[in-house]
Amino acid sequence: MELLELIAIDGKDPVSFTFFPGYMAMFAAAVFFFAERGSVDAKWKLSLLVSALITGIAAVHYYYMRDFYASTGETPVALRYIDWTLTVPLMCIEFYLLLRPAGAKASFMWKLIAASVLMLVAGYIGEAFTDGSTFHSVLWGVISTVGYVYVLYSAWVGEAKQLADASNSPAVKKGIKALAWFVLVGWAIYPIGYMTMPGGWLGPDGAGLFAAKDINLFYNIADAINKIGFGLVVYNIAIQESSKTKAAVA
Ligand SMILES: *C/C=C(C)/C=C/C=C(C)/C=C/C1=C(C)CCCC1(C)C
Repeated sequence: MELLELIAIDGKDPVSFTFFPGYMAMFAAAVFFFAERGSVDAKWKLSLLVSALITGIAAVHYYYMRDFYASTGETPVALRYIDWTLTVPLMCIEFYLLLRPAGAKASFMWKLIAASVLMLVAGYIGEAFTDGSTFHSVLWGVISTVGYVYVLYSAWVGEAKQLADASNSPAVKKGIKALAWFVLVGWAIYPIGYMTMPGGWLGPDGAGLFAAKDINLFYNIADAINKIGFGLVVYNIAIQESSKTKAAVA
């Protein structure tokens, strides 16, 4: 048996291959965000902890998803959605924590969480209960997209954007703008990946551009960009704001 097989990586299968660095990157990011709590002001520590939780929870799921894929060759749908159901609401909490000083209320956070849960539950029904038909895939994909569009709307024109405009911190303004770009570009990778599922527009029964297992490539790459990227944006804001208070004290 080759070494790579022993650690459950098939070097010739890009899908199998991306699970492993995905796992390591999430793990490293979690350690980093957790350790860096010591470098920021007290009021930013919770935001960094949430970033560490997002990447840490993902790391644990990647550990199991990598194994699941390696031993069955199947897409780990349930593990994936359990991961997202924990981490995406945490990202909504991240938005809320950043905007709380600008007046964000808990209802702002709950609306984002509700929209993202709708997005994920519909996506799960779409993938886990598929009968292989295009109708099933498209129906649940569209319902899911309603939730996605709500978050997108909030970040670009709705409540999140308006709160950011009202904020007196340039770092928070810039940070929310960066997160809005993540939601627009980084999150858009997921519905494209979803279209490679059985019955999907880009997959084997549709345009035939991708195999069904390629859905994991899209999701693994998107997760790394979004979970670590989101965390780094928050980290940047926290560092900038903390050095401002240090300068004021000195
Ligand atoms: C850390 C995980 C993140 C940021 C996951 C985000 C997931 C999405 C934005 C998923 C969106 C979907 C649609 C908009 C339609 C098709 C079904 C989904 C669930 C893939």
